[in-house]
Amino acid sequence: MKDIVFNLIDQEKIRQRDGLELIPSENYVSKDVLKAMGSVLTNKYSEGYPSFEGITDWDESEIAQKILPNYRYYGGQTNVDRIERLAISRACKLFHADHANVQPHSGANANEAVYYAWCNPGDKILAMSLPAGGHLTHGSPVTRSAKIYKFIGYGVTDEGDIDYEELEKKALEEQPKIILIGYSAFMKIPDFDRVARIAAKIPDCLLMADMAHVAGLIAGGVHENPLDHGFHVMTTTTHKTLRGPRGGLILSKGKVSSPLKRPDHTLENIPTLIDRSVFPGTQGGPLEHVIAAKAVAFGEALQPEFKEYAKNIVKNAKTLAEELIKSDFVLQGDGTENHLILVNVKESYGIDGKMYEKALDHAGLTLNANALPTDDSAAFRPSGVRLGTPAITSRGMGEPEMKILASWMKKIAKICKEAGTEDNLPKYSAELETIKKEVKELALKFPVPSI
Ligand code: DSN
Repeated sequence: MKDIVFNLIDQEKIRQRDGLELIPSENYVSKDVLKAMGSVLTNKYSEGYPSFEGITDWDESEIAQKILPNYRYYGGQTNVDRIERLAISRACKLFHADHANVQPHSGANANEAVYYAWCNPGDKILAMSLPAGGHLTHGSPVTRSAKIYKFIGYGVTDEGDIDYEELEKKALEEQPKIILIGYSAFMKIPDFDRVARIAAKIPDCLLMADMAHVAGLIAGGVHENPLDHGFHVMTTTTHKTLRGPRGGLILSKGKVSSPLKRPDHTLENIPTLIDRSVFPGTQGGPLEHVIAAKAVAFGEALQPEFKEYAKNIVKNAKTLAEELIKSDFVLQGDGTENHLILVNVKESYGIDGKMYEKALDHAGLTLNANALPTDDSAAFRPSGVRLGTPAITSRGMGEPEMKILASWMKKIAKICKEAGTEDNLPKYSAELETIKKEVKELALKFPVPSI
């Protein structure tokens, strides 16, 4: 008998196929990425690391063929080692890194491991505050790391850019151990050089970038790479614009040595300090089926087609932003330089983000309500919504579809305005159903790559 779980997976496939995914942190993986994720590698334990000892050049066939010593705590690692080495070498190539740790289970774990590698309890970390667009793991009081380290927040300007003056002032006053540039709702390309110049004035300050949202744009060459601008470490998830499996990744510059011996606490040794911090510091056995899927996704991101994809994500986001402005929406920062758009729906249509999110959901359009930097509304009823173009670009959509999308968003915002409250939305279900049919018709013309 078929387990009911598979019926639910089938239903989720239909939801993904028939609707449009506008959450900027989601994407659709390829069939090959899905195949690697669902492979027998899930049966294997492989705590520890493969070594690169004896690799004379980073040629893939050499990496894939050579059986080398390792630093693992289980036998049977021949294939797993070679797969993990491929993932590491591809990640380094993609992001111009000296070293990659491909084992973090998530972006949160990746960030936690970097903090643990470089800081002692009570040390200061300067990061974008959550209301300004930063991420929960960058010091929100509800997280474990905020109980261990002292986070100091910087904000954004009215124009939506990082407040570099505030950042510099706080950095010089507080002398943090880490300056972190990263966010989950920010639409500009950071001035990494400027931040590197600030950090150079602070002894032993680690420059860390959490590029989870834009990693695919960096890989595709349409966004600056912090590692090219003096940053020591870049963390990311692998499933957003990078279009890999759900997971985390840490890239670093510096000297790589055996993880068996703790190296001196220097910025040069950060790659090995991070390896030791991931395992055994904060994680146990790596998920080798996910690491294989990461390797496949990195291989895809190294292809010329991925550059085209990254370019189209940004082009679509800019077009969609322009169309939304024409449809009377007020956008944070007046538009976007990346894949992400933050709409102030309260100022635009007098409605709240949660109600709008629900109404869009009824019509098969998925995004998320999001607080704005100036928001005084409750976290569950913020004034904004956040959307982005990575997933719809993976389906092959372009300018004409962005125009249609903006027109649906306008219609639904008007419905919400007229309804006044969420409880009144059912009265408008016929209108929302009509839009849902149109959404499905368009969605089916642009199949999800893995369905
Ligand atoms: N939860 C992710 C996002 O949606 O931005 C960040 O980890």
